Amino acid sequence: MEWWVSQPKIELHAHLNGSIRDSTLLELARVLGEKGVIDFAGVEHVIKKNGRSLPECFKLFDLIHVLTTDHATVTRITKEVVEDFAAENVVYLELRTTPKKNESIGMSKRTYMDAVIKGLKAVDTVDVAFTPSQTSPENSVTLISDACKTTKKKIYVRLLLSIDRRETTSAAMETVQLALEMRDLGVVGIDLSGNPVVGEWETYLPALKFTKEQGLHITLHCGEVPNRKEIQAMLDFLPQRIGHACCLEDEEWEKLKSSKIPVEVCLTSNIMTQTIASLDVHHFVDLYSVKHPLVLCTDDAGVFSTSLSHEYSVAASSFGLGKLEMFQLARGAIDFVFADDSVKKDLREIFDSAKRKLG
Ligand code: 6MZ
Repeated sequence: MEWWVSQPKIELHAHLNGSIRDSTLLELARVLGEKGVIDFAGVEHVIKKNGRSLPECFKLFDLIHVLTTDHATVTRITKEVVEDFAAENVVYLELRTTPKKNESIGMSKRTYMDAVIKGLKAVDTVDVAFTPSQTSPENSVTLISDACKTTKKKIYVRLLLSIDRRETTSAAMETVQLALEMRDLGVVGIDLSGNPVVGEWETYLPALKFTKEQGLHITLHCGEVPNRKEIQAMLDFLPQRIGHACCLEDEEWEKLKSSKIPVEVCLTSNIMTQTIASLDVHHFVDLYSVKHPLVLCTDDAGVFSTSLSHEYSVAASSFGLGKLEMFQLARGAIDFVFADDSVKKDLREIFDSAKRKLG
């Protein structure tokens, strides 16, 4: 594991509320338990449980959202999640989250996202670069004092706003409008996620078309469950990336391969949720062998008790790949990041310098 931790990596599919430390969730649950809002004993074993089916995951997300309702907690979890990825040498993180509204506590989608940004600014273990590089240096946020600049590591963070499949067309549109408003704050695109058995593609389509017209990037959770009509419509839509791609049939595989849409592969998530029976039949093998663009990701590092280093280690041992092949796989993800070319150039330098050390 140490070697995988030491190598630079790129994370492109991580849900904020799925990436929370268990210790933080338990602490938050205990506090709400003491206040009588939840039954702590009932919730504790749900948080500690290892291995969850897909429907169980979505029940857990509903619980997590109860624990992380307020602005201060959103700020805290954002800070911790970024620190955790940086600690394992993730050099570029695209963090996705669903902007939430909660009138009873004065939360709008915008104030939720402001709390996320506050979390990025609060990180102090690492230098976080999250504003687009085209903004002038004085506008970009330097989060550490000049004195210790040279001694701290740096992580690039970009944000994707998720549309939850439970949302209406107008709620989805509101999220896209917010993403456009927050472009200067590091928002680079839109994700469509949520329980895959809920909702209809047509509901989100107007907002996704608008996203495309406005030049924001799009990634879609595609084929987490069998749904041929939707999978075909998603592939025809030509998003910049898709996540999962577990339940495609021959015709869709052909479509995917000829489209060259990069796939965010989440091995542990797919196995734990039983969307893929076992690693030896995982589509990674086929996609990797035909050199289809793909990137290893965690999905929900907290919920699935994983890390990006662990995903690399699992892929290497399960698919018999060597360190150099894995390094190249990690470096290849630079081409699929939604940040601009100057960030990509920096990332290439980071990887190339690590490669020289690799020998
Ligand atoms: C689909 C998922 C997901 O947005 O509240 N999410 N959607 N498939 C998955 N595979 C297991 N894992 C997470 O983070 C949690 C939300 O991300 C989506 C769900 O909508 C979940 O509620 P945020 O930060």
